[in-house]
Amino acid sequence: MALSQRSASGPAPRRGPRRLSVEGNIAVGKSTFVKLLLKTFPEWHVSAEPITTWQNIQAVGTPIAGPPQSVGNLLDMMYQQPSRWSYTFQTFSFLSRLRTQLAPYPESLLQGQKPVHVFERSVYSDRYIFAKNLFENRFLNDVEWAVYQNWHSFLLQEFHSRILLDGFIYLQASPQVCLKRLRQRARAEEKGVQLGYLEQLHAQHEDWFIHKVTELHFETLKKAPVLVLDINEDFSEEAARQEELMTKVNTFVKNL
Ligand code: UDP
Ligand code: D5M
Ligand code: MG
Repeated sequence: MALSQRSASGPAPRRGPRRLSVEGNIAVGKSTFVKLLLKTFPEWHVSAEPITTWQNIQAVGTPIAGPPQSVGNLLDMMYQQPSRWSYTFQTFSFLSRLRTQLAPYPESLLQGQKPVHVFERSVYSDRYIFAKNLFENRFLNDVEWAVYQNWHSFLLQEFHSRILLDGFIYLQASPQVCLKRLRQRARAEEKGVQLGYLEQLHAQHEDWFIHKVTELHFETLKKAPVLVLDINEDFSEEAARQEELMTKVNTFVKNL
């Protein structure tokens, strides 16, 4: 189902669900936040980041019945040898996010009064946060970056109306807070992640969503509304804080 674009005279009549992406640094609290969204708005649909797909690359021809046959953990490979595996990782993270963004809406979502579909990150953060940062650190070389941008732009133009997002929720916290949460979560592949990497990713998010200096190549992306939520303070156990955050989200979504 194609989502209509806004005209200069104001929002056009809308048919599909509002589509939002929750963005933010590693371990800032995105998964925790989208779970809270689902608890608060059970009629919404949430697509979590396909991280287990990256951790277990399936051999082609894996039988549908029987145990899945993993040929490798691409997330781990990228962290172990970024120069060798960053480009491969970008091809696969993009593919899995594109699949998620293109997936047909579930029937239950379309029956709601005002359907909302929330994604944990997007094909846009792949490029304007991670791939850009890997290039700036020379883990993607000039040729890889040029090739990546070429197919990324082409595919996004081709799929334009089917992958449009209506807005972003940027979960903001200091790199120090993210590091603390990352260590607490203790995902094996991220053992070697240091504060410096989180500082770089923080700067990429701030450049895009706050300072608005990141060069974006898609007009609709430049115009997409952004809700910034400061989540330095722990929200995972605080009912009042959760309510405050959910009220802000509700107001934001109503105005999309
Ligand atoms: N977390 C926390 N307080 C918060 C939000 C998250 O302690 O307010 C913890 C959460 O329980 C997890 C870690 O921080 O152990 C990372 O959170 P999550 O996986 O949600 O982060 P993501 O990587 O998805 O942004
Ligand atoms: O992020 C999931 C993990 O995956 C975290 O280690 C960052 C990494 N990630 C996600 N997308 C990318 C891209 N496009 N390139 C490189 N690394 C990536 P979390 O924040 O825990 O949800
Ligand atoms: Mg997550």
